[in-house]
Amino acid sequence: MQLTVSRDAENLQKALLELAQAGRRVALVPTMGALHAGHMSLIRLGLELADAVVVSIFVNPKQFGPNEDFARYPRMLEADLRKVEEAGAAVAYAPSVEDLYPQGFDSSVSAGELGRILEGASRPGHFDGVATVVTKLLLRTLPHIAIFGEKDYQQLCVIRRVVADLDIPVEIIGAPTLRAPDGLAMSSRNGYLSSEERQLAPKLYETLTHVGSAISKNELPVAKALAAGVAQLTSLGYKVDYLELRDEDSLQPIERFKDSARLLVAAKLGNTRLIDNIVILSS
Ligand code: PAJ
Repeated sequence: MQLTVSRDAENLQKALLELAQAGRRVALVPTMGALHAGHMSLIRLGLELADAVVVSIFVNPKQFGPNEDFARYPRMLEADLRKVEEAGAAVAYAPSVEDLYPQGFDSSVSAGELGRILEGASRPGHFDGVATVVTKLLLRTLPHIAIFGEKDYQQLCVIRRVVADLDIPVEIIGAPTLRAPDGLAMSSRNGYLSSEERQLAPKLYETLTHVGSAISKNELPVAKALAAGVAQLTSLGYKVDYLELRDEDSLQPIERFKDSARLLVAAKLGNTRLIDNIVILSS
């Protein structure tokens, strides 16, 4: 299938109409570009679960705080379009800021309480920005399914909540985190790491797996296991923002582990903030 590149809503509607007329089941994969193997795994999953994949590429200004990396976020549209085409997607939707937020745009979707904890506590307004753009992308595309990575686990929870609360007729699919061979979760922001920081970066996942195994085997009380993880990361030179055991859906704290939970971490290496998470199942 040849790739159709749409730069505005009108053009997108034409491409979507063709897919609908051909009776295609459509999967949407929203991204901010700078595509890596993690993004490509979502496109592949889309092709398995649907007949046609629409990939959106848009660096959304509303989800970046004033002191965050919006201006220096990597932008490489030509290379991204080649990757999307090679992967077999049907449509790449790469709108301008004016196309999604025309003059006078003044509404937003609140991510609610889920959007204010964990990442939301460190990045006020971030998840409202995500909820707003994802709602618009879903309504503009009206896909059968939309795929999001578990790499950004809280984002996946927020989107599931918004879609359920606002009756958006789409099935949300969570996809597993793709990692480099040394365990580091793939991320467009990994390119910010210096070579020394890149060497230390896999310790984040290693620490998650150690803490997770202590919790799932009940070797330590949850609070002690988490404190040991924070101490380990701090001694390696990380500035830990949080390391928390949370309920898989509500993301509320879990003090005593039973059957399953999410272990989530955010920590800074130099100026780069890394996030990761794993599921914990009782063993
Ligand atoms: P972005 O960071 O580009 O990520 C796009 C999608 O790829 C998200 O669903 C993210 O969870 C997923 N992803 C990133 N790294 C991954 C990895 N290593 N393995 C599997 N999936 C991975 O997340 C966003 O963009 C934006 O917030 C967006 C949802 C597009 C809204 O602007």
